[in-house]
Order: sequence, then structure tokens, then C-alpha cells
Amino acid sequence: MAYDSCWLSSKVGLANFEVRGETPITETINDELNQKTELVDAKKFIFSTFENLSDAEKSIFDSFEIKDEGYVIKDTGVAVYVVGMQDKGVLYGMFHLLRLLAQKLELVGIELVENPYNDIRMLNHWDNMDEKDHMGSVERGYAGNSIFFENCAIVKDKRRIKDYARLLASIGINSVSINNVNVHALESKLITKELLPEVAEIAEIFRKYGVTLFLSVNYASPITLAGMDTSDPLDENVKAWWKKQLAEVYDFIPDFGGVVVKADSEGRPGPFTYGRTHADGANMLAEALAPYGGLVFWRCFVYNCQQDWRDRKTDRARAAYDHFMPLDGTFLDNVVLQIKNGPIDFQVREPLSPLLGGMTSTNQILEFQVTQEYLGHSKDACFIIPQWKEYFDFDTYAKGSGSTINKIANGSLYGRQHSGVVAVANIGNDANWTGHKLAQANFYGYGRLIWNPSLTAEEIATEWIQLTFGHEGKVLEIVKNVLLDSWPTYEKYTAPLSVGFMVQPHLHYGVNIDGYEYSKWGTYHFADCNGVGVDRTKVTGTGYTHQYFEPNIALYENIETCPDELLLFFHFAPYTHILQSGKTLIQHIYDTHFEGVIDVENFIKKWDKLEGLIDVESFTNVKDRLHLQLANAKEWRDQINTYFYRKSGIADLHGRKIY
Ligand code: GCV
Repeated sequence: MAYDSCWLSSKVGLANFEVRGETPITETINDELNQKTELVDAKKFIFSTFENLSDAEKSIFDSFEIKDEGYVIKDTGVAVYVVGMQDKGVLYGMFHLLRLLAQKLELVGIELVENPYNDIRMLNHWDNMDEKDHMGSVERGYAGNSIFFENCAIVKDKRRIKDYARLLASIGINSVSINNVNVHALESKLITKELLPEVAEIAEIFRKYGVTLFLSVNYASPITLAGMDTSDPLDENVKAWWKKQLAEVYDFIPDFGGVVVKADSEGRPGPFTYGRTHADGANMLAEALAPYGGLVFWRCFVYNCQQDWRDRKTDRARAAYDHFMPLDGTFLDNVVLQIKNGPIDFQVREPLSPLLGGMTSTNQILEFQVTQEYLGHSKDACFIIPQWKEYFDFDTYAKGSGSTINKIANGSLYGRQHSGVVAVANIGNDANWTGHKLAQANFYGYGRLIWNPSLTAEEIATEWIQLTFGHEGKVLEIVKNVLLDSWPTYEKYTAPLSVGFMVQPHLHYGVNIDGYEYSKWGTYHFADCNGVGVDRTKVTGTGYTHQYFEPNIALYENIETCPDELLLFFHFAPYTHILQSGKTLIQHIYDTHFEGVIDVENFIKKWDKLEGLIDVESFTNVKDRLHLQLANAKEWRDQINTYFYRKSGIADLHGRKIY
């Protein structure tokens, strides 16, 4: 059932193949190939590590530059070879080959070399074992409950986890953490003997698909698990406890990847309690993990969540940089700072976090969010790949022109040892994995894009559509169209110009313009009768603009040059301000909100044409959700337009209905 409705559903496989070597992963390759029922009876296919090739074969593959997890697919005339340096590379190559077969692409004469652009390609799950009434729930999850936890325990039936491991390997993901970064009482015990036998079972399932397991840990564990009276990272007993505890994890899981830590963030415990720094905290864990090659992913999502809305000086956007920049160079080599793409929190659009590229001497990993916390909860369609593409291409100028986020994420800009991309997953135990069928494309696309960021959003969409829905031209055209337009559309009817938080507090779905305006969370838009937006300039505002490098500082500092789409993030602008597009700010607000609703109406019209051309379940799933999306878009349109009409007193140029 788990695959009937996804990009792995194709039954097309190979009649004549040989898999060399005997490892858990080569076993997986065999299983995978043996499952196929529609066999292509063409050539012979050989799956092998370089090591397992004969000398004569080696001479054919010698000249290819294959990195650790990379592979070559080559038709030598005698056979089609899939060759990797490691069995993991062969596994990725096999999935690539199966993809080509399912897409009906030509294999005769094929020769391609693939190496992943990012070394760490990770997903974080925000899954809970318990949280009072939320047994097995997923924080910010919109596709059912956890596939890892149920009834305050690890799931007994682990078949779905195996299905999931397979999905991960098929898109090149090599690392996964399975529990929420908000670690509650029960999940804290995942690193103890009580739960490690079962955690080890999960690790074994993942291992066969080349995926390394990580756990989120509770910084206060010495107190909550061991009854100590402190978690001070400089306390010798605390250090000794973590060493002992993590050694125990390695007894059960010899290739355990390490830990993910949310400390001193949104009420979570951390080193600040003891007057220590984040470097003190992270390094203490890093020392305990170092003997085993384990990593600490230390999150930089640290800000004051008890802010007074009257305080206009404190700027949440500044927080991560202000906290972590002074610590650059003081982290141990196996610490990796995990940085969200933007300085606030996965809004429909934000500038890039200035910490990315700011720190020169610290390992960094870029954090995206695949789950649609602020992008419509898998009720509204929002294909996020185009957003990530823009972010990857952003030039920070950290080391002069060409210092893109891409090069920072993969560590090449500063020659960092551990680097890559991580994202908050969007899957759950719903039959189609992601709730909204089209949200699968975000999961699929995330893996494909971080493997190869030069793929276009259109190429990724095309792959996913053909693998999932087949080869009908009309299907490709319509689904691609809806996917590629969906992020701009979502932006139009929600919060354009990077104005940020106007959502229902806590839930983060649906409009509530002032929902966060007088709260403690530091996410304000400051709309009044004169204008809207946050002045983050150096001259008159919070000074955030100066966390960037020139020429970005100058670009953002000046309201005339600041890109329209980021205007309200950096400036408080009057409603009559003329955008670079030539429109006034207020007219832009009205136009985008009217257009956004029309876009969704068009999505519905297009989707209706797919009836009978794709499976009924997927057709109905998306159709139903598009109608929910339309209702949501209308509510946003009417509330936003009415709100800004009342604030500004300026009528719509086109006389459309504003309530
Ligand atoms: C896991 C946002 C989300 C929280 C999340 C947090 C984080 O604030 O709303 O649900 O907590 O980010 O990234 O830690």
C-alpha cells in the first residue's frame, strides 16, 4: 500500500542483473531488484563497487571521478554497469537507474557520473512519543501521526519504517533524526538501555538503506534522567555522565550518527542557565561523541521568546547572529551549527540568515522546512522547491562575488569538514505519506535538490510527476503548472513583500493579521495608518541590515533599492510608497490578494480536467484540498484587504469588492 501512490510505484525492473558483494546494502539492492515484476529483457546489468570489479573492468572506470557516495552508470557494450566507491553509491545508482527505466528514458549508450553536492543530506522528524494528549503526534506534522512512535512507545510493527527507509534512499537522504527537537520526558529516554534495543532495531532498518540514525537529546538529561542537580556543561560529573550515556548508545548502535540539540530556545533547557555559552554546551557533547566519530547538530534558533511588544529595539531577526557570531571558531570540529534558512521562521519569504556565510571557522548546516508549517499545512498546495532554489542561489558576498548559499551549505566556501542540508520532514502515517498528494513533490524534490542543486524546479517536478502519475502529456502539463505556480500564489494571498507573521497564533494556518502583534514572540508587522513593515536599517531601525556583507547591506538599507519582495522585512513603508514594479504599496497588497484567489480558482479548473487521467484517490485528494485552499485564500484576501483599507483609507484603483 505504501508505494501504490508515490514515485516508487513503478514495477519496471531488470530481467538480467548481477549484484556483486555481500553487505546489508547489497542485500537491499538485490531485494529491490527482485521485487520488480515488469522486467526489461534487454542487456545485462552489473551492480558493483569499484573494488569488486575485475582488473579489466577497473580500467574502464579508472578515469571517472567517483566520490564516496557517488556512482557511474555506463553502458560498456557488454553490460550496463552501476559502479560506486561504496555500496551506498551503488544503491543510489540503482535507484537512479530504476528512475530512468520508469521514466522510459534511453539506456543504450548511457554514461553518467553522479556525485552528491552536499555530504550531509538529512531529515529531522519532530515526532513525539508522548506529550500529554499527543501520543505519537508530530509537531507541525500534517500527514497523520508518527511512523516511529505510538502509545507512548516505539512502534511494534516496523514495516512502515522500512518503507520509509526505502523512500529516503531513493532520493539520496543519508541521515535522519527520529524524535522532536523539543524532547519531552519519554523521548529523553531514547538514549537509555530502556529504549535502546528498539532504537537499535530502527537503526538497523535504516542502515540497510544507507541512512545513519541520529537522536534529539534533552540538554537537561543529567537532571531528568540521572537525578543530578545540574546540567552545567563545565561540571565534571555532568561531562562524565554524558560520556557514559553516549558510550552506551554506541554499544547498541555502533554507527550512531550523533545528536541534534535545541538548547536555550523556546523554553528548552541549555547552558545559559549556568552562565555558560553555546560553545561550552555543544563542545561538552562533542567531546563525548568524538571517540566514535559522532556529530553534534547544535541549532541556532535562539531568540528571546518573552519579548515585550512595546520594546521596539529588540529584533528577533538579529538574535541568531548576535548569539553565535562572537563564538565563531570556538566550536570543536565535530560540532555543526544548524541554521534555519531565514532569520525568523520559515515564512513564505524571508531574506537569508546572515549567519550563513557570516561564520568562517565553524561547521554549518542549512535547515529548511519541508513540512508546511507556514505554507498551508498540506491543505494548501505549495511546491517549495522554487523557494529553495532562490535561497541556494543567493549571493552573500561573504568572500566576494559568487559566495552563494549553495557553497556555504556544502562547506566549500570556507573548506569546512562537516556540512550539508537538513530539513524538517513532512511525512506521517497517512497512506500517501504527506496528506496532500502534491506535498510528496516537496519531499521528493528536497532530496533531489540537495543531491544536485543545479536541477531546476521544473526538472524536479517533471520527474516526480512522471514517476508518480505516468506519461500522459496532459497530466504532466497540468500538474507541473499547478506545482510551479503554487508558491507564488500562496505568497500572493497570504503575506507578500516579506511582511511575515499574520497567521493564527500557535496553529500557523489561516489569517489572523494582528494575532502575534501584541504578543511575546517578537514577530510584528507594525501596521498603522501611515504604513507597514519593520525598520531594520542601521540609520533609523534595529541595525539588522548590517549583519550582511556589502553590497547586500547597501541594497537592503536603502528603501529605493531594497527588492520589492523583501521590502517590508527591511523597511516601514508608507502605503503610497512606489514599488520598483511602479505600483503603490497599497495597490500591490490589493492586487496580489485578488490575484491569489483567482489563481486558486484556476488551479481547480485545471485539476478538474485530470479526472479519469490519474488515479481516483489522488484526483480526489487534491481536488478536495484545492477547495479548502480556495476558502482559505478568500478569507486571507478579504481580511487583509479590509484591514489595510481601514488602516490606509485608500481605495482600490479598480473598485473591487473590499468589505
Ligand atoms: C519544534 C517554530 C515552530 C515550533 C518548533 C520551532 C523550532 O517555532 O513553531 O513548533 O519547535 O520552530 O524550530 O524549534
